Amino acid sequence: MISVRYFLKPFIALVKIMILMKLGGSIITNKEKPLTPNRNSIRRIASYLKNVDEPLVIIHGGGSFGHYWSVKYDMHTKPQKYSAKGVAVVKNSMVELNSIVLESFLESGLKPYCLPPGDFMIGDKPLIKKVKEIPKIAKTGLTPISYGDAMWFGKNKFYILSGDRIMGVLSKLLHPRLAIFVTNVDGVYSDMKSKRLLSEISKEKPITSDVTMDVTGGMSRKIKEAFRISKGGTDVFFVNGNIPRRITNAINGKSFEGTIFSG
Ligand code: IP8
Repeated sequence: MISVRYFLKPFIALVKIMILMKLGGSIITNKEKPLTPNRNSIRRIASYLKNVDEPLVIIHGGGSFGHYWSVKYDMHTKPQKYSAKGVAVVKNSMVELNSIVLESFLESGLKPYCLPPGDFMIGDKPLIKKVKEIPKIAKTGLTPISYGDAMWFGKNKFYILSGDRIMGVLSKLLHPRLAIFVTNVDGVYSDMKSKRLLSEISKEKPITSDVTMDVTGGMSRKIKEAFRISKGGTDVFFVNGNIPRRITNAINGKSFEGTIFSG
């Protein structure tokens, strides 16, 4: 079936609204091996993103970098007094992963703009003025790239800000045309046993409770944010980054393979 997006395409190209995309840790790192980036996968995705003719903002996750150390130092999303060494090590590892992503994007012909989350967040709240600058930067042809990080909360507390949360925060303020979660699986499955892919989740086709119970902690957080974002009116796509063509197909309104949370 030809989607509404197909007919809107010329209009979308004219007004050039922004795309917000999360590159999950599962696709940019090898999660089985600590501190191992998946450079091939980052490069392949970047080479497809180079052809996207619309302002693009990227967030990336921690994978075998930030998550590896946050588990070792028992750090979570809850603001607490964590080990100072843990904060330092988690933060350094994310800077390292971010610089690998930036380098790969630059080598692929994109113009990445390093955007640590501390540039637009204070504690766990967004700095509205700074957030509103992000699409302006993206419209110049640069690609702002932010990431999940260990953050200062205040009162001697720190917390882990996930890339998924950043997707939610930025979507609420910027209303991107699309929010895309790129992972290493085809989308959201009905359950982990049958692995039946759910192609659409919406008010008319809500998710069953088994899904949120069956999926891993990581996926359930993404689903929670995806619901929030779609309730704000933005369509949310989950696509498999191992087949980067699916990302550009989603952007261009071509035949879509993955899961859509309709806004
Ligand atoms: O991979 C978490 O970001 P996520 C980053 O998006 C850290 O959950 C520091 C663990």
